[in-house]
This record gives sequence, structure tokens and C-alpha cells, in this order.
Amino acid sequence: MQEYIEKITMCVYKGKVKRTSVFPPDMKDQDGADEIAVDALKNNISPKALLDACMLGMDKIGKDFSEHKAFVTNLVVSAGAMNAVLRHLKPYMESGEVQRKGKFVIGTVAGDLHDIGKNLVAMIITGGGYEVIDLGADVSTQKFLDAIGKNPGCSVGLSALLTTTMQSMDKSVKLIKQSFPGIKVLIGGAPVSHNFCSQIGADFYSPNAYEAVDYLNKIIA
Ligand code: B12
Repeated sequence: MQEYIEKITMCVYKGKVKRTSVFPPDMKDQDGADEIAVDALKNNISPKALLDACMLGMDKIGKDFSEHKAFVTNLVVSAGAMNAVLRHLKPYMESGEVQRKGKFVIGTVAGDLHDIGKNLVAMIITGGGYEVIDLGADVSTQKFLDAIGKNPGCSVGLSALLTTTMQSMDKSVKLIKQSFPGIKVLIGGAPVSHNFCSQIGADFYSPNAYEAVDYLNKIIA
């Protein structure tokens, strides 16, 4: 088990997507995140353990980047490797109840292209039994408002990964609350916190998707 975990972490950290990927040169002809994830799942390694391994790889490359030891291109290839693993985890994450408990609109806020965390939250909330309407990344306030208008009774989730786009989140939350006072707004993303959540008038903050599912279950109960 530990061997798979370490290999996935390394592939995500170094950005080794597939065996045939030419990058990174020092991992030429080795299996990538794609093949290792398939093999690990066949050998009953849990999707959660693989996900944690990916997060560890992402944290490591993020730390290198903030210390100027890695470039944006490294972030891009690492994201590619993590996405390769997520594609295999999708069926597990989404294997929730077939009957839907409610609707959940989600998007990454304007100016922000980070969508891996948002995609993960969308998968887990789908698995939690909700119909997810995924608006993608770099979503304008108007696009959120339109989607909420078309899906009465939904809850909404906003993701932001940059300190700069926390302002977009603030703006979107305020306008959503003004236009649809009854709607529950959930927020998340690395720079977001409980404090920021109460400051901008959102209803719920969580550092991960599982707590968001618990919250949604509570509000419909
Ligand atoms: C991959 C990555 C990229 C990729 C994104 C690819 C993609 N398709 O998403 C690319 C290369 C595009 C990128 C670009 C940039 N990035 Co970047 N990136 C990262 C990195 C390494 C990982 C992010 C990630 O995917 N994490 C894994 C996911 C699963 O975690 P997550 O997003 O946090 O989501 C979890 C929780 O936060 C929560 N969650 C998230 N959203 C929501 C929503 C709700 C409702 C809920 C309940 C929960 C929730 O649940 C998720 C699952 O647990 C981070 C560093 C890091 N460790 O976070 C930097 C990081 C976020 N990037 C950073 C920067 C600076 C940039 C750039 C500005 C770089 C540049 N000079 O161009 C650009 C900005 C582009 C833009 N306009 O958005 C900085 C941000 C610094 C800051 N404080 O603002 C970071 C922190 C790196 C660093 N240490 O400096 N990046």
C-alpha cells in the first residue's frame, strides 16, 4: 500500500502523467500517475488514500513554487497528473444514491482558473446524493445569478484559490445574497477561512468537501 501512495505522491509532485509522457526526463519509461492509479485501485488501495497522496504531491509542488524552486509549468504538469488520478476516482466519488436530494450550483470565482478542488467538491457532493450544476472556473457573478435563477431551491458553492480572487468571492456572495436572500452559500479554497466566511456573509466554510455534504444534509433535514 505504502509503495503506491509514495509513487502517486511522487508522480503528482514531479508531474509524471503517463508512462509515455516525456516529462520529467528523469522518469522516462516509468509508469505515471495514470497507470499507477489503475493498478492501485485493482489492488484495493482506497480512493481516499489515493486522493490524500495526490494532495500531498500538490502541497509539495505548491510549497516549492512559493519558495521559487518551481515554475508555473511545474504546477501545470502536476495538475495534469492529479487530474489523471481523479478521472479514475470519479466513479467511486460519484457512486451516491441515485435519487437526488437537491441541487447544488458550484463554480470557481471570476479571475480564478484553479478548478481541481472545485471539481473534487463537485464529485463528492454528487456522491452525497445531490444534482450538481458545475459552472466551471472563472465564473462571473452574473453567471452564478443566472444559474441560481434557473434552479430554484438550490444551494451554491464558490471556490477561490488566490488571495486576489477572494475579492471576486466577496462580490459574488454579496450579490447572490441580495438577489436571493434565502439561498445558502458555501465557500472554500486554500486562502478562505471561517473568519472570511462570516466577514462576507456566506453561510458555511469548509476546508474539504465532506463537511459540505454534512452541512447540505443538515439544511434539508
Ligand atoms: C495546480 C495549481 C495551479 C494550476 C491550476 C490548474 C487547475 N486546473 O486547477 C495553474 C498552473 C493553472 C495555476 C496557476 C496559477 N497559480 Co496556482 N496553484 C496550484 C496549486 C499547486 C495546487 C492547487 C490545487 O489544485 N490543490 C489541490 C486541490 C484538491 O485543493 P484545493 O483547491 O485547495 O481544494 C480543496 C479545499 O480547498 C476545498 N475547497 C475548494 N474549493 C471549495 C469550494 C467549496 C464550496 C468547499 C466547501 C470546499 C472547497 O475542498 C477541496 C478538496 O479538499 C496551488 C498550491 C496549493 N498547494 O494549493 C497553487 C497556488 C494556489 N497558485 C498560486 C498562484 C500564485 C498562481 C498563479 C498566479 C501563478 C502565476 N504567476 O501565473 C496562477 C493564477 C492563474 C489564475 N488566474 O487562476 C498560489 C496562490 C497564492 C495566493 N495566496 O494567492 C498557490 C497557493 C501556490 C503558492 N504556494 O504560491 N496554479
